[in-house]
Amino acid sequence: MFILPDLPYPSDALEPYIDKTTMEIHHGKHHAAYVDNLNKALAGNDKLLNLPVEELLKNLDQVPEGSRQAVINHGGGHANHSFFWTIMSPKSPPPFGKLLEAINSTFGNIDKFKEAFTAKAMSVFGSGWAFLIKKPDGTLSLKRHSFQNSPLIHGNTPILGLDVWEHAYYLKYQNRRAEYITAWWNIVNWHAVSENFSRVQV
Ligand code: MN3
Repeated sequence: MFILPDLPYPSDALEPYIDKTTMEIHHGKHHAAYVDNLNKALAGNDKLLNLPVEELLKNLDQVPEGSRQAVINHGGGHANHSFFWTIMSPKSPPPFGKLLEAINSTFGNIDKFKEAFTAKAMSVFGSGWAFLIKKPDGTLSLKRHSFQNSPLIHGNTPILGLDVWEHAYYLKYQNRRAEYITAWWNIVNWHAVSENFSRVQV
């Protein structure tokens, strides 16, 4: 069975950038629903229910065709949100080390990277995500994904990601997605993002 992970910090820890109520509903209701629906979609299939969700998404060909779209939606939702909580933190150093070198060589400098990522997140039409991904060849790239489609489905590794579904920001920012994104840069956990970048791919 898949289980809703605890938030790695109290639900008010990301205030004032992301408010407590949004975090409680986002984690306790939205993320929880993805987990429940993923378990329902795979009910009776113990082999798949025991895989880490990342492995499940990387191996969709093992999922019966009738459940595959549900796994893409709810498994993607579970993986994306589990990832999202970890790449935020109330306290974090600025970008550093090998990740910073890769960002500089790919995007020019950190400000240009933030501009490009923000533009990508602003360009998501409707519900979806913006991701910084590492491709199998090790290079960095920006990607936009609709709904809960995970980069893992395409063989890419998410390094940084931003949820731009309205449920992620509407209570505090209403329709002002740009303000939410500007605020969000203050709580990016560059420590975790660096670890995601450095992790050896298997
Ligand atoms: Mn969400």
